[in-house]
Amino acid sequence: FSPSDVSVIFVLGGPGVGKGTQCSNLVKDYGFVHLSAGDLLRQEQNREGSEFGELIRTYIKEGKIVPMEVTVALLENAMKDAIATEGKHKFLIDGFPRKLDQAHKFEEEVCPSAFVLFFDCTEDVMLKRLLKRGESSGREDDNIESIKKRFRTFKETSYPVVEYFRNQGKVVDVDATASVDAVYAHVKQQLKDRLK
Ligand code: UP5
Ligand code: MG
Repeated sequence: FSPSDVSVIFVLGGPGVGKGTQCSNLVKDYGFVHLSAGDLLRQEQNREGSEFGELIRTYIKEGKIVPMEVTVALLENAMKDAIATEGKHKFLIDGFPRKLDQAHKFEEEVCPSAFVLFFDCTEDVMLKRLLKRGESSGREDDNIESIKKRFRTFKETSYPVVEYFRNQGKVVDVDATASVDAVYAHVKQQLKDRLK
């Protein structure tokens, strides 16, 4: 596909901040295709015959960033798929890019982003959300050891991506501390002019 035929919004924020939850809301109201990089990696991990299964499992459990070739290929394929099967062209890319080199590669080789939706709240709040979800999620990284590692990777490696986009004037900020509905109301307000 040609970059001029699609629009991409990156949805970024720390582990458990509520990226997936708010993307689901946006899908309902605005018909985006929601692509969570983490979900795509977990699917690939469980796909029979995948050569990357073990690698992905280890990286996710350690809160480390999977080599970008794997993630970018999964995202690009999912985008092609959505265009071919659903004729959709508007994408929310959730949890990616998490490292500067991924941002560069994706924007140069796949498609530049329109803007970045950035969710923020304290680690305490994220920790509570993740531990609660961990009671039933079955996610191998929803335990205190993995969560601490995910927080560290976010601060050291992923947050600089947000700063990079902020310097380009592309970041739309949303405080994610309040209830799901209150946060979503804020999202809609912040995106009012951008989603026409
Ligand atoms: N919840 C949500 N909003 C709430 C609110 N306002 N009030 C109260 N509760 C709220 O939400 C988390 C939990 O909180 C849920 O139970 C929800 O109901 C509740 P969710 O919407 O799932 O948050 P989200 O930000 O999506 O959290 P997630 O855990 O998915 O974020 P991560 O960024 O940690 O996980 P992701 O799946 O993106 O990545 C996992 C791993 O994959 C990474 O650590 C990394 O190892 C790997 N990865 C890569 O290597 N490369 C990539 O490009 C992407 C991922
Ligand atoms: Mg998520």
